[in-house]
Amino acid sequence: MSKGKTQAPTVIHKVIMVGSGGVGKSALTLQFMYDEFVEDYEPTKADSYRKKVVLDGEEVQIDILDTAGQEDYAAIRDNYFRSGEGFLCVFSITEQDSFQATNDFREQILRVKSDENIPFLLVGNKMDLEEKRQVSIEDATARAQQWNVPYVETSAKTRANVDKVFFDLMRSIRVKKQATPSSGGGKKQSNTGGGKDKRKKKKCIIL
Ligand SMILES: Nc1nc2c(ncn2[C@@H]2O[C@H](COP(=O)(O)OP(=O)(O)O)[C@@H](O)[C@H]2O)c(=O)[nH]1
Ligand SMILES: [Mg+2]
Repeated sequence: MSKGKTQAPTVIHKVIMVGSGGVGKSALTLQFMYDEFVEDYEPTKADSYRKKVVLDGEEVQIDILDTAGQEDYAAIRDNYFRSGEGFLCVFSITEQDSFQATNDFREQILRVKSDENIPFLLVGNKMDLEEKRQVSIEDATARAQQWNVPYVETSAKTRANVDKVFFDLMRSIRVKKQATPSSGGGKKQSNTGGGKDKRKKKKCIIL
């Protein structure tokens, strides 16, 4: 009946995995993508993934960028971060240092995105290793509250809360895009008194 009707393009939500090496960024990504726990994913390999999912009744595409240390080069890292619409900031509950490192990732992301309300979840992974816990739920929750973001514990091994973190983040990206009237979403900065926004307000029109 409605043959020939052009379909609206699929909405794409761009997610970036950040966190120290070894916390389970790749394991979480691969568990979400393929329902498998991959124990020996190449630690230095960054890769991107895409998948169509149904988010609250709407078919959308999720693009996931799984970073892997190249972020040490500031220029590469900033490019990655700039392209992201939402961030899963992962640490391992078994490694205090990885929890401390989340401060640096948060700072780097805010510097690039200039937006305190960027969709962002603090993720405490490896919750199946409770006996090796070094980061208390209280400490993690306190940091998340300070940042005004959710804190969720996951296990890439048992799949606990894996879908939840990706879907919750997509919901928060969707809300953000609805609040920002620019069709591209993501590109506009909400001007919350940063003062830097006067630079480079050029528009690029493709003819
Ligand atoms: N027990 C357990 N091990 C995990 C979990 N997530 C990742 N790992 C292990 O931790 C190591 C590092 O994981 P990986 O995904 O490569 O970390 P990445 O460097 O952050 O990408 C691997 O040996 C994984 O098998 C988890 O939720 N539970
Ligand atoms: Mg990895």
